[in-house]
Amino acid sequence: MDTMNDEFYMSLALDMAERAQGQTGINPVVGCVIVKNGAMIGLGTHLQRGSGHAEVHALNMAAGQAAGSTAYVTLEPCSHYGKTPPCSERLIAEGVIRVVIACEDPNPQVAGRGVRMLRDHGIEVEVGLLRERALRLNEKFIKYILTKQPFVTLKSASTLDGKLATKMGDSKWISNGAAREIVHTLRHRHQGIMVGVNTVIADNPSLTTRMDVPGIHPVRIIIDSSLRIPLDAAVITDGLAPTIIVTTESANTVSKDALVAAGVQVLICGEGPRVNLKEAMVKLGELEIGSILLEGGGTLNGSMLESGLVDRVILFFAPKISGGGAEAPGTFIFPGVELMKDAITLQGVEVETLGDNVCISGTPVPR
Ligand code: AOF
Ligand code: ZN
Repeated sequence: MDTMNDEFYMSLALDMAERAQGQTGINPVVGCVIVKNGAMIGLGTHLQRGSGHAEVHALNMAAGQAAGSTAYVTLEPCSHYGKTPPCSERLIAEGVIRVVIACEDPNPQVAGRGVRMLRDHGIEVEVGLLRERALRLNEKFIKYILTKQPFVTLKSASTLDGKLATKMGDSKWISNGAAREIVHTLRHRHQGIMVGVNTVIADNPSLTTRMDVPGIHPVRIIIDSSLRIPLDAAVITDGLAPTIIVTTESANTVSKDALVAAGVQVLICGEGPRVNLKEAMVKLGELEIGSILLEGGGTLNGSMLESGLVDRVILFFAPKISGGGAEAPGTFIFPGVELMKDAITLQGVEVETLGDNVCISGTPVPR
């Protein structure tokens, strides 16, 4: 038995899964290590939705030598026929005698059935090694598979006084290079990126992923209640990634037709005058967008947060104070609470310093 090294192998499996973040769509990231007689004989990572699961890649590498081995898997092996056959069946067929699992698969089609199937075949199964890390790694998958709605990460880069720009609208640059680099990794790791139309009108951003190594561009989602987006906006003309405009029934149908003709998908969410953001999340989930990076202005950030639609907040602060009162756009604009005890609070707060910038992140406590 290889019990002494359990944590070593599971953390390797988690490391592999971590590196695949952003490329599995609505699927989880999963890593698997097969160990026999003190040696690794198979490594596998789930790389893309529709392609092989981690266990299958690892067992293929083991090339028929897995009888009597231990498998370390970061997620409960599946028990269902999805786009691929069940991994539990394959582990059984290969003669694996022990399976160590970091966390259960919340997918209602699996949810404990994988573990049961393995145990029913006399395999020793242990669940929970490095569970917290595994759950965190798949927080987007877990939210989507349980609710069919996207996991939303709100990201902002502001001055210490919470400003996204000066009173003149100047914002280049607030945060330092290290913080801006992380933002592009975040874009790679989300299927969608969401902003309000005012951001498009003010900055004409491309909202693509730009990193030292090539990354995946998220689908661009623009919240635009009355279809004010200019037809020559980069997100409409550059063809670098699909664009979805979310609007209302009361929006001008001529503009809608022009947008559709320009190759953009238009989603109607609510009667107006404002987009029904809850409905938008349901419809975007139906389009299999399982995660969204919200890079909104203050109004969209405030509405999303107030509606309880934000799952993680990541705030970068630069050591600058630019003032400007109400004329300078702030990170969160919403009516606000009367008493501090009613403020939106973050839990699981983490603080990271990036040179002279600070990143504060956490999960809003549901209200
Ligand atoms: C595993 N190992 O590597 C992954 C699992 O559509 P499919 O066939 O790819 O199935 C997707 C579901 O399978 C997904 O929702 C999750 O429950 C599980 N993913 N399971 O044993 C893996 N990626
Ligand atoms: Zn599987």
